[in-house]
Amino acid sequence: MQAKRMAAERAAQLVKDGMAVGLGTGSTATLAIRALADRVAGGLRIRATATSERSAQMAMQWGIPLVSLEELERLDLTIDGADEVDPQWCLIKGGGGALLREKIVASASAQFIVIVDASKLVTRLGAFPLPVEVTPFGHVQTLRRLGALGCDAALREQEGQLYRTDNGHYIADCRFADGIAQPAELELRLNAIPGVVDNGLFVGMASRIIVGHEEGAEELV
Ligand code: ABF
Repeated sequence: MQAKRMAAERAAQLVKDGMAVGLGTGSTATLAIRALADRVAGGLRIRATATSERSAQMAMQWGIPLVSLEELERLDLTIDGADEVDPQWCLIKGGGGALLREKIVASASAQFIVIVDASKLVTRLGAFPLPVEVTPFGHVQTLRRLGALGCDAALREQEGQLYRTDNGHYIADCRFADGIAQPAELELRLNAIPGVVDNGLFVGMASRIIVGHEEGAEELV
């Protein structure tokens, strides 16, 4: 967790007074929210919008002023985690079930800063099952179409129930046995399937990637 904390704190230092900030979801992003809250307590003035109800809850609890994304023309920067990062900076996100709002917020940001520990760096995406957000309506047919793309798709469960995202959708976790060689192409093919709302491939979106270690953090170049 120390490595995640180092990355989170380095990213939180990039936030400047007056910025509009996107708050990510997951354990690393939570550490960044905590670090930002400390800076707000010290006088930093920001407006923030969160990528999940749970991140919003924490931000409110810790005193970060929240606004809805719709009230903000543009975000100056968003800080968020990832499940995997490949050498082209393509990401798998969504392990935390927040991929839809994460992708919307990241795409509304001038800078999208990804914070990870070294365990997230991979040579090829896909060891982590790719989360795909799907509508409950027609999900059996949607799962069949996902399988036809060469993956084993299974609806995520939580406490014996089908997991629901903040947006009321299901998550299909898709295992590609040979990994994901062409993330850009796959992202488009997935989103062309009726019933797929979005997927956890973030291609060409990361502006900066900060990798935390026990003693500090470094930026990928
Ligand atoms: C979130 O951060 C999710 O998209 C991703 O699954 C998660 C990574 O989790 P953690 O930071 O807890 O390792 O943005």
